[in-house]
Amino acid sequence: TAPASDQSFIQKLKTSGRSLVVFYGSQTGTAEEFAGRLAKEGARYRLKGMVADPEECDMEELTSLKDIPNSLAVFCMATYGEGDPTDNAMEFYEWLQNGDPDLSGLNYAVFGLGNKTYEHYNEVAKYIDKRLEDLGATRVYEMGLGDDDANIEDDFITWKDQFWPAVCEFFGIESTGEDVS
Ligand code: FMN
Repeated sequence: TAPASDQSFIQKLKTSGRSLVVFYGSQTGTAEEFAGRLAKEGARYRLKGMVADPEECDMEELTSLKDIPNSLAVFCMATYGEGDPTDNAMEFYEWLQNGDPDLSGLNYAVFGLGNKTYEHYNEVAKYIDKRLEDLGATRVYEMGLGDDDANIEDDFITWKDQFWPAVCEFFGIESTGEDVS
């Protein structure tokens, strides 16, 4: 269970008029940086976003994200070791593995960070993408996989350039056409 000091991310979203939350599983900062960029870019599509560390959140609240209109949870998750999550994502990962929450109505997308030279390539992202669907959540766009052995920045940009139009179509948002990059 989450410490009492933990903030409710649902409450944070509601009070700040946001509908996009981007979680990250990160050890050396890359996934956290990508998450920050996605959260910021949401504003272009009238999806105000925030970044969240799963370790500091009560992730059971994912069951009620659907109460916020046009809400979307994105997961930028790195894989380590034997296909293990990062320290900050461990508790969330175990909750997904051991629990059986009803995640129907939850809209989500996953971007994985990994390295093809490892045997368990992007295993955490692959697991989360599949597990969320099995728990009833709705995949808004196909999972993207970043390979740190090649150019993970390119992989991320290629993915998000297709992700945003898919999100707009899903929610019926007309892209503003503004280039805010
Ligand atoms: N990537 C994988 O796909 N599978 C692995 O098992 C894996 N193990 C890693 C172990 C170590 C010690 C390091 C340094 C990297 C490993 N990676 C693995 C690659 C990282 O997931 C990748 O570099 C990622 O971009 C790191 O993200 P972060 O900066 O947010 O922590």
